Amino acid sequence: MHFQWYPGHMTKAKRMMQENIKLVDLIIELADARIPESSRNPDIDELGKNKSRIILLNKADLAKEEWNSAWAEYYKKKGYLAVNVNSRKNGTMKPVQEVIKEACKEKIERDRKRGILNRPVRAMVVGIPNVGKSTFINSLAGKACAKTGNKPGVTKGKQWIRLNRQVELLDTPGILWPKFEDQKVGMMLAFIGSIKDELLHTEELAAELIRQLAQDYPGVLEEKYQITTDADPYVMLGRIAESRHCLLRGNEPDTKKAAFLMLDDFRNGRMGRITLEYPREI
Ligand SMILES: Nc1nc2c(ncn2[C@@H]2O[C@H](COP(=O)(O)OP(=O)(O)OP(=O)(O)O)[C@@H](O)[C@H]2O)c(=O)[nH]1
Ligand SMILES: [Mg+2]
Repeated sequence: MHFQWYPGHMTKAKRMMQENIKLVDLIIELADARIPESSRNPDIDELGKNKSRIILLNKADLAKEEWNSAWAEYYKKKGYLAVNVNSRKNGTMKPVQEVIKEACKEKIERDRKRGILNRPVRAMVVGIPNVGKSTFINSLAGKACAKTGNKPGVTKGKQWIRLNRQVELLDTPGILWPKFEDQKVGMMLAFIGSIKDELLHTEELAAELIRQLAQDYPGVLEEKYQITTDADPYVMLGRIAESRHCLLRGNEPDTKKAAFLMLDDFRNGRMGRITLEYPREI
């Protein structure tokens, strides 16, 4: 299966981000805690060179706690400010506010020396589609300023949001990059719902997810769908269809429907907390 999604609106969004980068002091990059490496757009390094950067591992509530800590450690060792976040939960933004302050310390000091006082810090919030940028901004602002939705491509243009006298945030549309060097990255992005579903072969995608889950999380599929996992992933998909009564006329298993259902279960944490990528030792 081949993955690629780089429509015109992303080219446009990237241009907008390049034009606005000079206005910001800080980049807040959201990655998905379930796939911290695959969900980081390599183009952000080029865009954000010379800017302070924070990495937020969002949707941490959907990923395994022990891997969350390991990933945050991994990025800290690489020299980033990194925090795990659940943007849907109220009252969890304190550590984020702390790192924003930390990241801007130098800038505020520089301003102070030049006699500039109280100029707000401006941060650009960036990340792949559907990673939770707008939800995060709303959570940090404590009110619904930005439109959100559980599909990629909800935010279309830029939007400045003033948090308070000290901080202004720029919400941006989620962008991918023109070519995935490794198709596995594309597949991971498809698992979490950052690639438009209409472009995907859902059964093949679900079978790949089943393959990985059966290998890395023994017991999870068995428990969720009351199936045995001693078979080929497509056979297992058929078993999920039967167990969930996804049937076509003539009682044939409706594997397409089962594929949608199981991807949706995974994306929404209904199989429990699952991390799909693990940090390499550094
Ligand atoms: N479980 C969980 N869901 C989250 C979290 N953050 C965001 N979401 C959900 O993820 C979906 C996408 O959120 P958005 O904020 O619209 O994502 P976005 O990055 O702005 O997406 P685009 O504008 O399409 O690029 C929504 O259904 C949110 O409720 C989180 O920390 N945990
Ligand atoms: Mg958005």
